[in-house]
Amino acid sequence: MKQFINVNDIGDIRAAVAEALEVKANRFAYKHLGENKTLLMIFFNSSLRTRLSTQKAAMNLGMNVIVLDVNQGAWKLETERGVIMDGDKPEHLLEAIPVMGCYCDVIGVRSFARFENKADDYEERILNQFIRYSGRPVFAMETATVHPLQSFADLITIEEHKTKARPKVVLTWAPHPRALPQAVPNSFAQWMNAADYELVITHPHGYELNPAFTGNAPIVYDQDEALRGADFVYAKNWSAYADPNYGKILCTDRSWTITTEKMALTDNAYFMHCLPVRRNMIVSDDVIESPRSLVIPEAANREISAEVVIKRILESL
Ligand code: AN0
Ligand code: CP
Repeated sequence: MKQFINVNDIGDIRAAVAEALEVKANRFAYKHLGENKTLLMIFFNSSLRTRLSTQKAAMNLGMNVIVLDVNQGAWKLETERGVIMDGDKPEHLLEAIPVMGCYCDVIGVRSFARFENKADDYEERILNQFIRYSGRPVFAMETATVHPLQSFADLITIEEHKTKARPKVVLTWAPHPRALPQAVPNSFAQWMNAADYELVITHPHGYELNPAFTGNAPIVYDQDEALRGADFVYAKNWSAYADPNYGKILCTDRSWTITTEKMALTDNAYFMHCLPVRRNMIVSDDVIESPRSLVIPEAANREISAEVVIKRILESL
């Protein structure tokens, strides 16, 4: 595997889950693979889980790991070509990327949507420059439009907990005080469709996601109706995708918060969220603390999804 951005990069999804469960049962079995190989993790944005789980996964594989927080200690980076660099940014991404490539064998990149220009975000301008100019395999640690390590971990978690061959999985929007990217719901929808689960999406009007990710999944604007019969409830906030409101908050209605009453509409569903989560905005204390909450197992499976991805990249070097 030479890159990991979209679900198709992982190939057969059942085989990927089987490999994940095998790695989970013996996570040090491939310790020789990463010997004398270096992973460079580049963060343009904050992280707790991605940073720790990906580093742990690389260490399980015997790799050396370098983490660079671009906003802490590195030179401020210009990202536009053609700019006269007389401002506050002393270095250009076009030099920084090949330089970074000199010091590693594999690169992970976290670079969120900037919400300045929808086309720039959805064309993955930053990620694609890493792919083009680093000379190294690149994997996404949440880009402008996708978060595949999260979705792969979510898929593993559902496979471990499902009791039906084709569970009903409800992706629900929930309120949040800041404008958040669409990367997590985009990827989640893409991966759930690839897994051929019954995916239902619910959100207020105006929050329609890019159909390239959601495919044929029905949108049900009444959250209560969507939740009926659900086996898994995946809550997430995102900002509007559709023009002219791209990146904007259109709704703050707290009746969309996932509460015990909302969960009572489901078929004793599990609750899921990628974290970090704002309690009593996205989900009530009771639901996130309940035995049906999978937020910690999801986070634990981030180590496993990252290990499968890095293992496959190492095998292709
Ligand atoms: C980010 C997001 O919504 O994309 C990261 C989630 C993994 N969340 C926040 O910025 C709070
Ligand atoms: N779920 C997730 O990616 O968390 P972090 O933003 O903390 O890495």
